Amino acid sequence: MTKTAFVTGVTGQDGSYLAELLLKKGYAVYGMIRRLSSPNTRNIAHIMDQIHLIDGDMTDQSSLITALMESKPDEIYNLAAQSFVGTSFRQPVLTADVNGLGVVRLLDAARSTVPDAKVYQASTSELFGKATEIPQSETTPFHPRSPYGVAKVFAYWACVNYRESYGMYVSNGILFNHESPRRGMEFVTRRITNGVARIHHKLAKHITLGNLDAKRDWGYAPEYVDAMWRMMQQKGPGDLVIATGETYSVRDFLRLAFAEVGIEDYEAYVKVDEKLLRPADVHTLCGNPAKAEKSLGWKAKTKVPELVKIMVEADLERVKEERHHR
Ligand code: NAP
Ligand code: G4F
Repeated sequence: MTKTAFVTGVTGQDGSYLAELLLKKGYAVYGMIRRLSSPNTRNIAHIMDQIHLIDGDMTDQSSLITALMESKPDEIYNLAAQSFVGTSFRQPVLTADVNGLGVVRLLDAARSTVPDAKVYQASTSELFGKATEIPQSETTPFHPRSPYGVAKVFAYWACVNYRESYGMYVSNGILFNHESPRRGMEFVTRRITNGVARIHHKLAKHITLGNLDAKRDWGYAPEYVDAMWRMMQQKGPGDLVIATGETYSVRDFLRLAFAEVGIEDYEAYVKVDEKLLRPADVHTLCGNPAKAEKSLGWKAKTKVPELVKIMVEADLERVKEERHHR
């Protein structure tokens, strides 16, 4: 029988890859989109005719109830969020509303309309923040370092609570950073690969960044949405770390990205602007995906050097096209 999935955040990086994956697996896919003054459907333009778009917003309880009543999903993937940590310092209340309370709204809407549906929550390595151990696993204590991280900790525990209180199937995927050519332009990997492409095509002279010493465990988004789906096929719910197990600094990422266009002295093309430093930052993230590898049979294949190549090539092509059409 055809399964039905309901995906919030379908227009985002992960939502669009997940919708593609679910369609390939034969699901009927309902994607929730919010009303915007100009359409923001670039990531799903190629599959728009195959998914059911349903309007709703994480800040509006009634829209979530209506959307679930109309779609009647077997699986709910909650990927919607104000996902940029930097913005969360400037918009802490909105971030808490969407990323924290929004999750309770969705859980409660599911409890009252489709209590047997499985729920996936997009948790994050930002829960670990000022991490007390390296690598971080499912048992590492949480110490969030931003309004974004604080809201996601609240959401994580809300999911555990709905599981324990009402016996619902609710799982937290604690995903470490994952990137792709669909990554938003404000995130550091995309700022770098877009910057390298613009420099290569002589549209820019340098890239301006903040903390170059931060280290992240960066993986490839299409592989991470596969891990989400696998988590939802487990017999019972649970919380899992999804990561590559390797960590690289922003400087490493810069060096590899510039090397893709034959530039070795990358430092000559990088400026640091103190305004891009965060009030509190997360210094080092490195995940231990052993539990997920064992229970899901999932393993990250694309590591940073290949990821950089994929992203630089895509941005080189896009910038070339844009230049051509100027
Ligand atoms: P993204 O590209 O920024 O996508 C976020 C999505 O949320 C967009 O579709 C956005 O819609 C939607 N959204 C924002 N506010 C909303 C609201 N009030 N109501 C309904 N929808 C709303 O983020 P992503 O990288 O795909 O990440 C997906 C999820 O995973 C997020 O929850 C993020 O926090 C979490 N996460 C991401 C990573 C990562 O490295 N990518 C790691 C761990 C966890 P619009 O298009 O209309 O803005
Ligand atoms: O690319 P970022 O903005 O990603 P960040 O903060 O790690 O958050 C992402 O990953 C989380 C999972 O760990 C997700 F939950 C979250 O939704 C998001 O997808 O920044 C990475 C690092 C930071 O330490 C930042 O200070 O890069 C540093 N950085 C240095 N210069 C910069 C810049 N970050 C951005 N965005 N822009 C810069 O110019």
